[in-house]
Amino acid sequence: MTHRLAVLISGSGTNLQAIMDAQKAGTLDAEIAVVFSNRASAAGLERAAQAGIPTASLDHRDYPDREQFDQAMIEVLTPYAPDTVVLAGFMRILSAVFVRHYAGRLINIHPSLLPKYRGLNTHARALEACDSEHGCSIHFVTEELDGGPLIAQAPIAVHANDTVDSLSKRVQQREHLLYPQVLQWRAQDRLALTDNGVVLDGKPLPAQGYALA
Ligand code: NHR
Ligand code: GAR
Repeated sequence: MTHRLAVLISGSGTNLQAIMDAQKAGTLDAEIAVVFSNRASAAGLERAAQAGIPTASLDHRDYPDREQFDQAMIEVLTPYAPDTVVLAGFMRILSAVFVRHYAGRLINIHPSLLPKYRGLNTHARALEACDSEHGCSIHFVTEELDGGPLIAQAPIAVHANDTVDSLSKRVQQREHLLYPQVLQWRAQDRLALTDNGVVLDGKPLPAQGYALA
């Protein structure tokens, strides 16, 4: 059966676009069952609608707390029966309610080489620290923010004249390669979170995950 994805976004959705493009190109054997946003105005919802993909949104500001918002999201997503829930620029911290419900099926892409720079403003922090290397990471989501087991990383070199804009552009180009690849592993049933950590093709991955060349 075709692997079903629910993609959660908050903004422009360029990672969503890369996932849609890979599916169309035949390099990602998955169905995007639904695209969900906590912002009804997210440009990514329009990209999905254009492609005929079901969309849904709930405004987190309409809920008294994170738990009730998360429970409402679960209720919206459940009919779409996702095999993998994909955070692609989703900007709301998820409570235990959501993380436990989708344990082992919930994946995030984060714009830093974790464990460096969990949280927000990662590009500015890498520049501030004069790092020579930066990049993105994909990890299974746990209750620990940006602290879940790593699946893959794509490093890039930081240039002397880089700005937040130039750096984030190059990181995003790598994100757009890495995310469809990792999702194809999920679609092919090759990637799982086990008691022995992250396993690809039956073998445990190193702590930093797979490194994109
Ligand atoms: N939830 C859990 N439990 N664990 C993770 O690893 C998560 C998560 C939810 C989102 C994405 C993450 C990122 O890749 C992510 C990972 C939002 C914030 C944040 O501070 C931090 C990290 C990430 C996403 N959000 C603010 C909040 O109060 C709102 C910020 C805003 O709206 O701009 O939720 O970086
Ligand atoms: C991506 O760079 C992603 O790594 C980052 O937001 C961008 C979303 O872009 N994620 C976070 O910062 C999560 N807190 P997109 O909407 O164009 O895919």
